[in-house]
Amino acid sequence: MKKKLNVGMVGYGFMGRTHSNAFGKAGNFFELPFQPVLKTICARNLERAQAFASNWGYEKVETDWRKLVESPEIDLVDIASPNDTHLEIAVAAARAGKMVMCEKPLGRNAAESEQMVAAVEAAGVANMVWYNYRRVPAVMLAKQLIDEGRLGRIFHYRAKFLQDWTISTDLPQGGEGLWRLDRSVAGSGVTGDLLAHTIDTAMWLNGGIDEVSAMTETFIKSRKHNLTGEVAPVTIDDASLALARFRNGSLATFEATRYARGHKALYTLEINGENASIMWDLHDLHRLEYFDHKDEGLLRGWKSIHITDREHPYMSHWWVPGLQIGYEHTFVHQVADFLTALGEGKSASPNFREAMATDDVTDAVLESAAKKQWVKVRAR
Ligand code: SOE
Repeated sequence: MKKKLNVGMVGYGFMGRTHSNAFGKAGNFFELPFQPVLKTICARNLERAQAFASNWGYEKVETDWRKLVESPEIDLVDIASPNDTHLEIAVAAARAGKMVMCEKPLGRNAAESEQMVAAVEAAGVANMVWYNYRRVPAVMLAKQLIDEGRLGRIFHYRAKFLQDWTISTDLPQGGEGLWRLDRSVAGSGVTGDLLAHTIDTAMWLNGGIDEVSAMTETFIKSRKHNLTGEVAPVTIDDASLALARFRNGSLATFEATRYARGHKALYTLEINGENASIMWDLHDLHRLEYFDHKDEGLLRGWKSIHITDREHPYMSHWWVPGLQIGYEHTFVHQVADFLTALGEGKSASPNFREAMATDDVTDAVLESAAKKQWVKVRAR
């Protein structure tokens, strides 16, 4: 019998669903040292929490996260609630000796993340942040190819995360489903929400970022606030563009926006090295485009590799070669990696400290945009 690991989930929105699905499925597809149990779902609205519990198979419902965190039957607290709740819950959970997983971004800024890092490290509890796109098999393969040195010296890194869901001037800000437009809750706009994904992947693939020069824009200046009914200034960044220099000397451009009409979640990245280049696109997530200059001249060109073979990262756990997996599987992989590392007494990546490094960069992006000058990323 595997040791059971009781999960207490905070939040039943979009991320509560992706995480619950992942905890439910991971043990079916991966040989894991622990069996996650969906023990308790915690959210303020009892009725909706009950409906969520019966849909996803949670045994219990709780409306006060403090009780969840203190409950002796919970081993792991997973924070899938809005960004302004991360700090308080994570610190309390760590102090109560629970393992903590947290949806990205870790803090609303690096100062909050620092307190969370201090809490989990002082308590010595396992911790991880859900930067799920690292766990797309094609992106994991990109990491493998870079680590094997196949690209050689890296010159360029280019990433974009484009959406279009906030273009309407009638869209309110704040409240359920729209808290990402409320700076006091989210911390920032697309910089913390979308650019953070591109930066997490970039630093994981290509190392730390030294300095940035950025600009941000708020295209719609005021919106009705859903909680007050008042029209209020919009204080989030709607678009965020940054130039960056990596510590290894390579140069990057990052772009995130919710104003790219026609694009729903177009996360793309490209890396150009001395010997080879890689391109990946979330809308075609099972493909990795690869150009190798060492190929015979006559046939040299971009290869589109269908990442579904057994030797590709994670794929031996799924169906048969040729059959694809999708977005939700990246969260399943994250649970599998976390529990595997736990069984080996190791830390799964990105842990809180690693995710704080992303907040250091997004802080620098926002500071650079505000000051209209290059900003050095905080060195730790
Ligand atoms: C925002 O629309 C959002 O849901 C982000 O919060 C997620 O992190 C991203 O993966 C998809 O877009």
